[in-house]
Amino acid sequence: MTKVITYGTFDLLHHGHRNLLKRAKALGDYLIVGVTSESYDRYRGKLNVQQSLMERIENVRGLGLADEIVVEEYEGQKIDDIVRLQVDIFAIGSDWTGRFDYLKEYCQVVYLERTKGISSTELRDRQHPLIRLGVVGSGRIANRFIPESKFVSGVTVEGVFNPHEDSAWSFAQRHELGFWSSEYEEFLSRVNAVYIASPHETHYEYAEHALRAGKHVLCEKPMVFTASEAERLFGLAREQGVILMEAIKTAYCPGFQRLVSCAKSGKIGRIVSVDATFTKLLPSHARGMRNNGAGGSVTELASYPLLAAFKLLGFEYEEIGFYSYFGQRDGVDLFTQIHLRYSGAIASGKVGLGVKSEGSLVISGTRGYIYVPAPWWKTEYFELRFEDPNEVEKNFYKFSGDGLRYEIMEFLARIAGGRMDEGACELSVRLAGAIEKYRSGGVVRLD
Ligand code: C2G
Repeated sequence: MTKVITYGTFDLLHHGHRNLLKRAKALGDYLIVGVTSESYDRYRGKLNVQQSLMERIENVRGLGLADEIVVEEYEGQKIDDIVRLQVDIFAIGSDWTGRFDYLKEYCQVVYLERTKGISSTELRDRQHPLIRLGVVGSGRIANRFIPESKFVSGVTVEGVFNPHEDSAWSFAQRHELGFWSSEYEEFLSRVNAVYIASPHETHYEYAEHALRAGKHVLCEKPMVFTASEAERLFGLAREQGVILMEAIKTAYCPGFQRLVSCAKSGKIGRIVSVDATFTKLLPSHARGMRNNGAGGSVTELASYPLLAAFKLLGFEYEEIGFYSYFGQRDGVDLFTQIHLRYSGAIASGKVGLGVKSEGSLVISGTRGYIYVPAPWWKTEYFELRFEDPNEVEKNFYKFSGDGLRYEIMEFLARIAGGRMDEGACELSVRLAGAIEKYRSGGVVRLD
């Protein structure tokens, strides 16, 4: 009996997939189809898959061509499957020609002609019209956003807005954008979604204006400085039937999501303490170091440790407090310790722009703890540690590029689904509420 194996995502199953499977089956007597898991697709940078693993498996099964279906979960699994299942032929579409020659050591490798004129990407784009996005602001994070957006299909960055025309112009040249503008109204009329990456204190006004114009908004963190402003913006987005999302990249990165599920699974027992630190030394002339009402380590960085605390311990804390080191009388806070007291648990966050510390995250539980080394906000790795050092569990994840692609992907998925994630909205309101507490004088000065 000749055994054939082939692999694919098989998202929105189409006749190109069917042709491929039919010809693969004809190469032998028994066809095994490997369907990629969600995490493996994310790992290999395929971020736009629409159907769940179960739906995709059911569709492949429905064709009646596969004698066996396996789930492909990791890099290198093809070799393991071929050996374990005693496969004779590995078949794959011609778009992969040459890429799987390394399997020739284990079995015959056949590249089958790809069916022209059809692809999952094309079907996805047909289902959901392309999002034409404009960037508000042209600073550091906006510069990182553009290359990241290219990893996500379904979106194109069309233009940039900056009230200073020269800055808008040079940003547009650098990134080869179609247009630039210093007139917000005109800018909005040319796009159907915006990414707001302007100075923090301008977010509210730009977001409100864009929502009123019926545009979807992805807004850098901190989105706003008060809970009521956040609520107003979400209310407006609902009224207008558009999506508003805060760009908290860590919340959407696969490693962090796995970390949260793992911590909450009970593996380390009951979570009693969360300690997260994020510091980034900035030069004194940097915007974040200026006391224009919006600088300082809390406004710049507190979203990260607060995200960890809120995801792991919830929103219902009983007390929040801040200790800040300012360095000089009129300066911004250079370092702040945030502490949250919950019933039966405590969280502590340290953020600094003028003080450096170890950027790790530790989640302590009644059975063990989770250690995430710096930079934990780009979670690639974490360890579960217990009293017995032999019990350590190491977990690796891929964090691709700058990680902004994950939040962009989520934003597009929300637009396609036509609904905001209520949990994410509440998170943004609570983050704004915590920053509001700080800014309204809830701080103990250390100098
Ligand atoms: N295919 C095809 N014709 C098309 C589209 C796809 O022949 N018009 C083939 C692909 O070449 C592949 C299979 O259908 O052999 C599945 O395609 P995808 O779902 O796009 O999966 P892919 O990313 O190619 O999976 O481990 C995963 C595999 O390495 C590749």
